[in-house]
Amino acid sequence: MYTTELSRNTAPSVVCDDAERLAAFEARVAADEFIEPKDWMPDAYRKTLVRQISQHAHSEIVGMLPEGNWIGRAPSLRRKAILLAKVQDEAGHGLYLYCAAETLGTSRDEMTAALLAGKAKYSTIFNYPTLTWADIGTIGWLVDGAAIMNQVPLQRTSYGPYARAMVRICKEESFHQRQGYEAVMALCAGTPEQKAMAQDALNRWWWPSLMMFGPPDDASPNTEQSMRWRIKRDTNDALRQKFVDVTVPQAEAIGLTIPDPALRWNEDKDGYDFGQPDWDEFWAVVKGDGPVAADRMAARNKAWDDGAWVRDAAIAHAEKRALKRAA
Ligand code: BYC
Repeated sequence: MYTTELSRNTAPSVVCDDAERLAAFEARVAADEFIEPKDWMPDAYRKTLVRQISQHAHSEIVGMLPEGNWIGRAPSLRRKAILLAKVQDEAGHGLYLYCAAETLGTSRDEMTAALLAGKAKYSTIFNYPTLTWADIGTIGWLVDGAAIMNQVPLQRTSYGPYARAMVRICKEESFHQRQGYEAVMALCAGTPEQKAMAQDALNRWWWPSLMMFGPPDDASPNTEQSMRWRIKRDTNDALRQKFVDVTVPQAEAIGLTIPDPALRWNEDKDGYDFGQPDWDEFWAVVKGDGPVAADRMAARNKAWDDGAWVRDAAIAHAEKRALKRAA
């Protein structure tokens, strides 16, 4: 609870107690100590973490849909095996993250209910369609590339269970990025039609990938507090800049053009200047207006309904075992 809220009707000793605990908490965060589930933490810290970790978990789960859709259509057995493994990894990431969020006192059922009711967010990137095989390579290259840029610093986020989940996730994301880039590289070394398909995918995914880092810092209501509590270790704009700086040479190396007329190297800042995504489109997609947002939610709701018998059977089995143990 915040001391400002308490100060109206609460005894001064309680105010003092919370102020002391807040100061001790902030000192631990400033000293780069991990905060663990049983430690005292401000309500707003807990709430922000539940929001961010559950959104992150939902993104992993919804993110399986555009790629899962291509497993049967991948162009070779090798590509199918890689894609299948990647989609399974995403399910694992979702599960670690739901577990990390549960340590904060919420339940997976509550988080799932919020997603299915359209109350919880997931990354805007997954509300865009995957039209060709080149989109799958491009998702690995750009979307997983953006995810790594965002998630490597989260290995040092102040909440212990989230930071530890990130360690394994980042290792897997690194493989995902490489397989995606390698798939796009193969297209660029192929026929003119294959190269054109890769360029078309880059044209469509570039701007949504930049949006993954969130709104510009001056339009990001959560960044300041999250940086202070070291939930976020870098701002949205700082990570977006790093992503552009790393990705532009990768595009050039395989003969692709970043679809941004404003893109140019800036010697002074030792980085690229680049154009801004369409932020009106971003906010519309955040609010649920993405090109395939309705399909994504319909697919998640169907999966939940179709899985009811599995959940019922698992609960019945657990109850039977508990009865046996008690007998
Ligand atoms: N999409 O104050 P801000 C993956 C919302 S999965 C949707 O800057 P914050 C993968 C934001 O929630 C990658 N919403 O927020 C999976 C906030 O709204 P609320 C997922 C967005 O939290 C499968 C409002 O806009 N990665 O890579 O400080 C296959 C204002 O924003 C987005 C993570 O989740 C967005 N892009 O910063 C392949 C990483 N951006 O909640 C790949 C963890 C912003 O206040 N999350 N919003 O109503 C984060 O690092 C941070 O939450 C963000 C946003 C940088 C995304």
